[in-house]
Amino acid sequence: MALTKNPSILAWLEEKIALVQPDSVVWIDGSEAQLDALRAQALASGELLKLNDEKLPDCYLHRTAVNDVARVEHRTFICTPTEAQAGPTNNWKDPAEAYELLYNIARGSYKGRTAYVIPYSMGPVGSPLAKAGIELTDSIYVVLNMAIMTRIGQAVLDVLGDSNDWVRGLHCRCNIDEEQRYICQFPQDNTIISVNSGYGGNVLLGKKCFALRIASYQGKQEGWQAEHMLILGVENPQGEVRYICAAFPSACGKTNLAMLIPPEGYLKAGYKVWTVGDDIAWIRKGTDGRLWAINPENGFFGVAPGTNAHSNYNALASARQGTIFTNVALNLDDNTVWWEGLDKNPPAHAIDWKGNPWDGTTSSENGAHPNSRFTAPAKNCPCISSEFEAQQGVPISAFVFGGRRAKLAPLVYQSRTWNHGVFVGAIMASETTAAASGAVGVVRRDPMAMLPFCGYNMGDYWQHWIDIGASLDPDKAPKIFNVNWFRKSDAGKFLWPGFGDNLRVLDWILDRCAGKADADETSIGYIPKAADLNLTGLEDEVGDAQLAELLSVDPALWQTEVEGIETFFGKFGDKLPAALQAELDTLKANLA
Ligand code: OXD
Ligand code: MN
Repeated sequence: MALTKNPSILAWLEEKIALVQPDSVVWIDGSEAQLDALRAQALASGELLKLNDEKLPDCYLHRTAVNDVARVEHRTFICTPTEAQAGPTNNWKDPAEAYELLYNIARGSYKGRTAYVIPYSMGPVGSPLAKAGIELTDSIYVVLNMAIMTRIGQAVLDVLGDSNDWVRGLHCRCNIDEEQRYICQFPQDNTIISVNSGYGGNVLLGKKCFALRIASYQGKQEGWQAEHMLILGVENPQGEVRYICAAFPSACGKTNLAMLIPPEGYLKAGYKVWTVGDDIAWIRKGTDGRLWAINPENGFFGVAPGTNAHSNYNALASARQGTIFTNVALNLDDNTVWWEGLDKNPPAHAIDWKGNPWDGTTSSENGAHPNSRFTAPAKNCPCISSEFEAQQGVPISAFVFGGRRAKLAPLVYQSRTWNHGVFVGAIMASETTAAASGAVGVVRRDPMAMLPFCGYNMGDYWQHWIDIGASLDPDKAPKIFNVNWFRKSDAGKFLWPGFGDNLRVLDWILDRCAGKADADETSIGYIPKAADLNLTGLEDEVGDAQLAELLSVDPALWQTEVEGIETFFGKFGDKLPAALQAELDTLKANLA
């Protein structure tokens, strides 16, 4: 029975059900009893495996098809009326052609299956910053993951009432055919259609598809921002908590930074770090004139490999209960999970992510897929913020951008102005690592870490950032910074220890926001005076010469960088905001 009388939902569902032709339709009400029954069904069919209930209570393992293990950017499309609206960084399809193509694939694809109707909220139910969606799916895995990653069920429909402001999401597993896989966003129609995949980022439609691609466009229309940013709070010994939003390209440690454990000296002094979000921030001006942010998600869809007690104790703790693991190795000795980088004891009797017998002590193959994941409830996180459910979100003091640059960017620098800060975000880039296929050290431009996630022309998106800044009182606007945890010496050694020690840099950033720290002006922006970075306890690891190297700016490298920026900006033609061209001209003049 339908859980709502909302006419726009009922009409959309009637049409889509007639298209996909399921044997039956089940509305997800959000009750534990219903989710339990679905878990039992998934266990019976083999879609899920139950893990050791003492060591990992209520945890499950799922393996995707081997050809379906990651987001597929080359098959992701922004379907806007004109190609220019999608812009030069997105793949584009004409909406009418895309609908026809997708409907032909979806037609009849639920035959013999059940359709699940998931009402969900991105953001705390009822928050003025939250928005609702309906995902229609034929996958129990999707239902159970959405139940962790979002707020689901009847309460969402009750708050939505008869409103038409909800995002339509159709997911069809079909045959997991790579050649017919499409992840399509229709920003003008509030619609997402995803076919032929069963992997997280492609099918948990609330996440990248809605909360970034569709929401970035909604934000442009409605005067707010959807950003690929973590949100964390730093509490000082006086008990004051100040919040930072930070954007890094995928695989630069966002989840680790969001959950960092302060270094010993900071812990002793009484500093604490609180996690509000690890991936996405929705940001809006509050009645006090400041920018406020919520995390629209309700869980963490984190990369498992490399997660361990040192790199991210809190993520590991979050994934000990009520968690779904995807494509990790199964330890047959105790029915638990393992992945590369968890510890130095790979299991000898295991099943790898492909479902084959695997001996981790002798095999040269990976046990877990490099993009294997845990889907863990945010409430499990030992450092979850007390403001996680706050309807108005948290006030933001600083925006931080960053990437992986071996030589170019200093450990940290601050923009001179808001528009300069937008420029710093727009020129974000990261060097590829050996973990990804292709050449190592190649610069990939990834403005604001939004390259694969911006639902409209990136030039218009930059202008939106500039307009937001212009609407803020400069005293209340967050300050904008860039960090680089990945600077290397000539010998190829990392110069900065990273992880918990990154708090030392956040500390300087927050001091700058409070007007408490000095800085040196360089051609690219303000960098810290060495004495203002608290390196107590780190003296043996980072000496004076090393710190000087970390903070140094090499004009010759920046000259080369300017050429790369010009080529990239050139793609946007007259969509490049004049303010960003002016910032580029200033940088060139400063370097000359
Ligand atoms: C993610 C990503 O999965 O950015 O969060 O790729
Ligand atoms: Mn992400």
